[in-house]
Amino acid sequence: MTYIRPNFRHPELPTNELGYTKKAYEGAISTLCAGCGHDSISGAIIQACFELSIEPHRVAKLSGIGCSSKTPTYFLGNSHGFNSVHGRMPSVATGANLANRDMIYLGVSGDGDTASIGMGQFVHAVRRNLNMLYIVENNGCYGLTKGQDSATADVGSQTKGGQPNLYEPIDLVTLALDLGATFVARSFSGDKAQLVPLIKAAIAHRGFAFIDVVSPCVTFNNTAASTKSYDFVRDHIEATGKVDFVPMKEEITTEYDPGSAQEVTMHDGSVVRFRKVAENYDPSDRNAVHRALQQAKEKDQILTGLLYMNASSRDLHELIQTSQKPLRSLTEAELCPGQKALDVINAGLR
Ligand SMILES: Cc1ncc(C[n+]2csc(CCOP(=O)(O)OP(=O)(O)O)c2C)c(N)n1
Ligand code: SF4
Repeated sequence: MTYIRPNFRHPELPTNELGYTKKAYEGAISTLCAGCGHDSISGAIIQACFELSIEPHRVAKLSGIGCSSKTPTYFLGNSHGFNSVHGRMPSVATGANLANRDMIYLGVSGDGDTASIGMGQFVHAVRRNLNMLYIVENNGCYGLTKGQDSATADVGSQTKGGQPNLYEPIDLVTLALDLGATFVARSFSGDKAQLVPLIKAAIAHRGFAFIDVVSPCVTFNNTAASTKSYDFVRDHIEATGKVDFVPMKEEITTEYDPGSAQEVTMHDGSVVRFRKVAENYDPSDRNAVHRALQQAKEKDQILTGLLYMNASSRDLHELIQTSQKPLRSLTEAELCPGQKALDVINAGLR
């Protein structure tokens, strides 16, 4: 955390396709604790949006309550934002999404915000395949309210000043897979090289894209007995492979030996390339992913990477055939098509 950010920027800072430097994607100066994993995730979001050359006004940032939910203030300061009530971000995201399909919806939540008070909301956003990126900044505790155990804390894991946790954790990745999520990833706030392409692919994904990011809370849950501490995560992290994201407009230049990379083309023509994936790992097979997660758990490993992806699913807009145009741009004639159209609808209901 630093309170001083110079206004001066080098005149030759790299720009993206829109001519923007990274500054256009930054937000207010963070007030989180120095070393908090959440700040690194904000940095990865800034980097991903800069590299994707996203127009900031096309993004809607949504969150609940918590240190994690505060972070949208610290990135994309030129975008729309709605800081909702604790655990209620998914319903706000659903409403906004249905009213305007042209925006990019970026939800940020915490493990407390999602796995406890917001659980009922989260599961329905997943099963509806709402077109959004949903990031959980998972530190195993309620940082904002001084470090109580959250529902993702492992059995025996201990926060500063707390007792070892007695309860089985909720694994949000497994849950999202069970509920039919069409893009499921896990990463670590300290691994920007992995996180940035994951965020880019998740933004390009049509449907619900879930990223569970282990993000240590340095103030309350970075102890030697915590399984969400920097040391523990670094010692137990295991990646399924590497992911490259190639946006639609970019020519694919790098080549790999046949069989060494698996490519999935997304609905907009972008490509996700899986590299160095273990032989028995198939990110398109939900059951195989479940098995890999279970095996990792048995070995005390935290499995990261783009774990599962289905690039050809139908999102909520397709399922319920929402308006192609944002509701705010519909004319009176479109909103009120007249008695004849109403008669046809009524006849269809008899
Ligand atoms: C309805 C309601 N209940 C409880 C709270 C108190 N509260 C604020 S943040 C929080 C938990 C935050 O934990 P998490 O979502 O994991 O975020 P973190 O601070 O760890 O990033 C709680 C219980 C609240 N603000 N509103
Ligand atoms: S209390 Fe924990 S989660 Fe909150 S800002 Fe500090 S380190 Fe981050």
